[in-house]
Amino acid sequence: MKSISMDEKQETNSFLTAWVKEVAQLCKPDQIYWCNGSEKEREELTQRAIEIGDLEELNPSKLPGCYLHRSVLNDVARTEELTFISTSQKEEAGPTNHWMSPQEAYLKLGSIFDGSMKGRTMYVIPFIMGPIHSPFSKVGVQITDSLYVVLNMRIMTRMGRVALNRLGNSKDFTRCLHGKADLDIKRRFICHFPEDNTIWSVGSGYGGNALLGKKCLALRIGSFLGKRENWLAEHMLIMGVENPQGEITYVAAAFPSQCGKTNLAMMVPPFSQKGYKIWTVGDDIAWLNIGPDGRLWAINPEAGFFGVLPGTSSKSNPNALKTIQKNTIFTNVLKKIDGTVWWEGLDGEPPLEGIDWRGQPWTPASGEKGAHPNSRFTAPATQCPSISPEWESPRGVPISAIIFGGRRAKLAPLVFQSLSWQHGVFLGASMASETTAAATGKVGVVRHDPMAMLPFCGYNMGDYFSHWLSMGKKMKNPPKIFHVNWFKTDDHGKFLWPGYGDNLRVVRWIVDRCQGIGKATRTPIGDIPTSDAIDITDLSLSQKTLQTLFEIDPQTWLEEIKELKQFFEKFENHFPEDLMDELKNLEGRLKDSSKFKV
Ligand code: SAT
Ligand code: MN
Repeated sequence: MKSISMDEKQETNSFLTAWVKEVAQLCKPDQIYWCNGSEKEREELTQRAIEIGDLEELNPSKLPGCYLHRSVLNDVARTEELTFISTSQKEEAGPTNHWMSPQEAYLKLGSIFDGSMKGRTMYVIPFIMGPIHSPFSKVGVQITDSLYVVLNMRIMTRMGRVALNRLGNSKDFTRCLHGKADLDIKRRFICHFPEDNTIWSVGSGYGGNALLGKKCLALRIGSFLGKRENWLAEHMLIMGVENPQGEITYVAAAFPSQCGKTNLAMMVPPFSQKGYKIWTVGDDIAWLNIGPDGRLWAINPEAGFFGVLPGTSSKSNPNALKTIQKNTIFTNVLKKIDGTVWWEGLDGEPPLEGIDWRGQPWTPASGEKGAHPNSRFTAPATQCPSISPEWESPRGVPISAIIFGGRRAKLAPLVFQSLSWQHGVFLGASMASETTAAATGKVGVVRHDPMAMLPFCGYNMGDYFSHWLSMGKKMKNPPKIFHVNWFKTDDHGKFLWPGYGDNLRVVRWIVDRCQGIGKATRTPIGDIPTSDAIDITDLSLSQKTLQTLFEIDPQTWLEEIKELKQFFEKFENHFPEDLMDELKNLEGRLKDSSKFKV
């Protein structure tokens, strides 16, 4: 079989060449292409992608280096019901993961991969998750028959020769096999083999199903490795908050997909918050390690952003708009006649006509969405105007606060602080959020989503909670833990809090608390800001709205606890006693809430 590469140097890592050979024997491609990550390679592969219809070039003067990709219609979001953890014991995957035995998975997927690359090229993509010289980074190698995947991985990871150099002769790399096969949803499976450091994904070309460095490696395999090696792989943005004195405090925040991680990470402070600045370190994934100083340090394992487009505007995220003016791949958006792109929620009026995400002629009157609700951009992190000078720091940035948040129309107040690390882990474990278009299935249903990791934890979540507790015990200076809810609504379904840039007001209180200066009142669920502790100048929020934002109704909370207890019980003896104690303590405080003056 022909093996091609534009690189002079032949690959000599025998573990890697043996694996590539084995995969080639299974998938039977016409040729094998080793990616080196060069600019020349990008140009050639992009041309090839245009020829085969994987990409369409967009207006080169208005959007230089930008391309459009349309997925097949049934392949537009992660498919959680087709995603499996394949550990030898079912119990190790736990009650929240789908499980398939490794034998069955290798056999089932193997039969789909068999011969699936006939007539195609098999691309070999060595990549690093994390800064090139960070001790916390990991090497993976993805094999794929999708050029769209190659070009996305180029943006989302450090790929090519640089990864092979880091790997050297080591066998320590995640083996990521991906194939489109026939993109048939009935033959689509995403299987993780944490014990073999291996991922097999077949039958999908989309985002988190196919860019295997992202959710599959950086979260599912990552969380498993983190448990073994004493670190945390989390679904978190990382950002620096600079105050008018020029001091920067770093925070990490976990929200489920499509709950505004990218918007928060790239936030531009409103006029009233003059002197503040947000520095973006990452928008989706954080790898957290304990430093010699007993603090928690975070790196962003990714090199780009794979962000949601609908709703992205100069109001919600001006920095994202600036990031995607060049060298960006747009997936499933509307193409305007001038060769630029549009999605619902972008500034200005909708275009009068265009080609929608399905490839059909579109007008506003057609009653269809122009862009898919989960349409995305892939753009290099370096293009973001707010990218932190520390974003590639090998040791990461020190985290002072961890924020958990979900999309809850009722219940959770705007912000509250946990009483301790253990109580904070309880808050993370109790997270629930309304579902979004990031995954297939019904949208808007409240589901438990501990630490926003429900679809991404690579092992038994009960053990994952214990790991979180044990990490706290190992830190001299653990971050403080908070819970936020930007999405509380009034009785008419209208958001009570303005959100977006104004979220900085809440983040400022969080930072103040970390510095020991923010004022708080104790409530049964945790500490909330005193009425003067959050800067609300220029917001014209009524007293009543503020009250509702911070309202804690013991009765509704007691109902939530009942349901939460049932969820926790699903983990049986894997669920840590300490968190059950937290639940009982909370119940006690709520029943005794007359003791609190809220
Ligand atoms: O999983 S994706 O990478 O497609 C995006 C997300 O759901 O966060
Ligand atoms: Mn995500």
